[in-house]
Amino acid sequence: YPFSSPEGEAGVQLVPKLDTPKMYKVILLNDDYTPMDFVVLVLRRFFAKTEEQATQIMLDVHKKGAGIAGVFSLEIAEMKVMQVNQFAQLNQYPLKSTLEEEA
Ligand code: TYC
Repeated sequence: YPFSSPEGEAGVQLVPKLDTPKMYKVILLNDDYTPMDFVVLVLRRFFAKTEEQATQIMLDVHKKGAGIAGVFSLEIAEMKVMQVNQFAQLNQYPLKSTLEEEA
């Protein structure tokens, strides 16, 4: 059964296929005041990036205005946004992240 795809009369699917869960990008937004080191710290702490990966993403956001910190299921992505925005606010930096549904 785990390997078969049973079909009934006229090819009606009897075992429903599971939908692929929607994925969500956590977008980091550039601003003029948050220190580069703080953004790198955020990417390492909340997105498990290496120093090199974090620096690359931070510079990309700095130059282009926004960039992808990571891609997650909805509840994980929502939690990341909350954590980043709360951590920035606690440190009195204007750094913001937002969600975007993956194409
Ligand atoms: N633009 C900031 C600076 O020059 C650095 C920065 C990068 C801020 C990425 C936010 O998401 C950000 N200090």
